[in-house]
Amino acid sequence: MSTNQESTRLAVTRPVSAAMAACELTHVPRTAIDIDLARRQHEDYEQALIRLGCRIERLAEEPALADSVFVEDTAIVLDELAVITRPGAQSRRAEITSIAAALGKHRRLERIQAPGTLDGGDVLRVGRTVYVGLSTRSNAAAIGQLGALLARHGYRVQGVPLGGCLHLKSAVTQVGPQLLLINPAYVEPARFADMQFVQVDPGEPLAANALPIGDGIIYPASNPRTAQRLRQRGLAVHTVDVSELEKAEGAVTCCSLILSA
Ligand code: CIR
Repeated sequence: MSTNQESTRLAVTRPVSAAMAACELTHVPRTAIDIDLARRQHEDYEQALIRLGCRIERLAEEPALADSVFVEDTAIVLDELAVITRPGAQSRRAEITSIAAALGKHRRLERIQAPGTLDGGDVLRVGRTVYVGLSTRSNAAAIGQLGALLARHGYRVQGVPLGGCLHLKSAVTQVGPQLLLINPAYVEPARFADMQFVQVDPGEPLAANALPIGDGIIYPASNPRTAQRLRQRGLAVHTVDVSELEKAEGAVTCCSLILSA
């Protein structure tokens, strides 16, 4: 039962940019994005966050920054500090200015420095282990920097080879205390010690991106067969239609930064 003494769960979000049609794309073919629908879907996503107990801190739109709705990539937020990333795509570097201003109110800030590049979508924390995907966006220099920054706080940072998808969290996310949702075609399950797995349905390769919040899991409606697998494990799946965000190679973890405040 929640009480007023418990910490609040805060979700930092940012609306869909008017420029989203010019988003970065790596593994997804470019198709027309309905910006108005994308905005409505993003609002529904925020409502799902609210229903699961989050307070929303909605930043101002960045009309010139095409991918700026995907705030996850700009920072790693832990209880002890926040690390502002240096996104792998040059077009996304300007997104960090407003994120640093917002997170600086809640956490001490550190930063990834050149030549390091890191997207938050490549970072999966499981307990005190922080896995980082070696993707086209995140490099070994950033992993080294993150390792040094987080070792002081008792975290172990571990690079994970990845192939066929954009980010580590396109391939694997946590859906329970010892349970990962994974697509083994993109990342080897053996990289994650002492964990159990739910595999995505083979017909839904992009289904591994789930966002657990409190007792529920926010999950894309586009993956009904994998959703059923999660429900069969007793998980409370809350589906959201994010079709337009998926056309920009995003899903559900990427549209918020979750922190206890
Ligand atoms: C990009 O390529 O950077 C964006 N179009 C999509 C980023 C999605 N981010 C995420 O899943 N963490």
